[in-house]
Amino acid sequence: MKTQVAIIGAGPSGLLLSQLLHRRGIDSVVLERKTKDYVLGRIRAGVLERGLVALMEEAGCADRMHAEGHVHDGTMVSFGDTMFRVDFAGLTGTPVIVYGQTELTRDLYAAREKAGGKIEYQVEDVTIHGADTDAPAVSYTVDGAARRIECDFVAGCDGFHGVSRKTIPETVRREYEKVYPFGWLGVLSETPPVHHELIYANSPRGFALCSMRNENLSRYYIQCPLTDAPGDWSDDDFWAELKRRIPADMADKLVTGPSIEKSIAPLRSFVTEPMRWGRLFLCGDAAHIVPPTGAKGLNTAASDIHYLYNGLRAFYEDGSAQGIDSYSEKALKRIWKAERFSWWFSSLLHRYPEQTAFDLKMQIAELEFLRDNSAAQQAMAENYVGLPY
Ligand code: RFL
Ligand code: PHB
Repeated sequence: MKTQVAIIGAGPSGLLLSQLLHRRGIDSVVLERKTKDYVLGRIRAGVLERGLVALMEEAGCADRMHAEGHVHDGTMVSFGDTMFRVDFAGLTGTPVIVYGQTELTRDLYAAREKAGGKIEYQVEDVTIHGADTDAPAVSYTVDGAARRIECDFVAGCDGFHGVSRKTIPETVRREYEKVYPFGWLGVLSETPPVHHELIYANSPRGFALCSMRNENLSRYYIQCPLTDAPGDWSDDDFWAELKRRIPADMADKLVTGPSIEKSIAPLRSFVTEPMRWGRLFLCGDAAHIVPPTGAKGLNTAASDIHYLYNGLRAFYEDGSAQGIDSYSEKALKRIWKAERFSWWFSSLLHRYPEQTAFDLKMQIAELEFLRDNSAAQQAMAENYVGLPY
């Protein structure tokens, strides 16, 4: 088989790239290790920056997002029983949209299917060949049968555990990592959200987050030890712990119900450099991970796709290699800023096992500064709604 761009991974990065390229008449094939239902079963991000919203519009996939997504003009931050609001719209003129990654991915699948896009599911043994030559190829097996795609470029959109990053030789690749000493236990429940905006809570018992998908679907998280398993937490235990971590008036209002999904995610900051090796480009979680506190994972994946898509477009339409040549540098500049914000916001809101009394005082002083200082709120708001591409 022959294509222009071989895309590894049918998560949001791979699907968005494939759909954007298709709109410009650039052909791609997407290879996915799992089934479509499996990908859609993963409950992940919920908050979309303006840049991702614009890309979904350019991809022709924004109708349902605009109809069903919720525009949020601000967010709440609490510590103890103190709660304050950061007004994104007032401070930056920009809101965020709350629309689940599951729904966004579903919309991208629908668009690819309508356009007759090629997606191969349940592929195994994906191997990238000749990425440092002018004629790369990708080999794989499906149902035991060996296949090969000859292509101009390979986009590695295969997440943190994919093969693309590891294809870049260790002599070229440099990795930066911070692993946090806790995880997030997440619960999805068919209950009305406790508040119309998100609540990020720092409590003496640890972090909590009240988020949502729609009027009758709530997403809540609490910080938990990495040694916990979802089965260790009954629904009743979860709700009781969440109530202890949010302001009392919110706890009184919280509507509880059975969980329809419960999972634990570890927290990690990770960046690999460079994000390009020859004709292989890394995008999204394949190249970088942020702790979810700043809601930046899916959004940084989107900014990578923006740079790569425009680079490939300039290559095919204008014969210019400038965009693809500067891809890694441009993408990484923005990634490191999102890494900084996610690390800072995580540090502000979680309880760390090794935290001293002094560290705790610093956290509270910083929270009070954010509550009382408009310049601090401005910086937080600009980062949360998304720095420019
Ligand atoms: P994905 O979504 O991991 O997709 C990669 C795809 O590649 C496939 N794959 C392979 N296919 C073929 N061959 C191989 N060898 C393969 N290896 C892997 C996988 O099956 C998969 O389908 O990466 P992508 O597309 O880069 O998207 C990244 C986002 O999914 C991720 O950054 C976000 O979900 C992170 N995230 C959040 N991001 C936000 O912007 N806002 C949020 O509010 C937010 N909340 C979150 C989050 C992530 C979370 N978890 C569980 C990690 C909340 C949580 C709890
Ligand atoms: C979510 O709704 O899943 C969500 C929202 C904000 C975050 C992380 C996750 O910072």
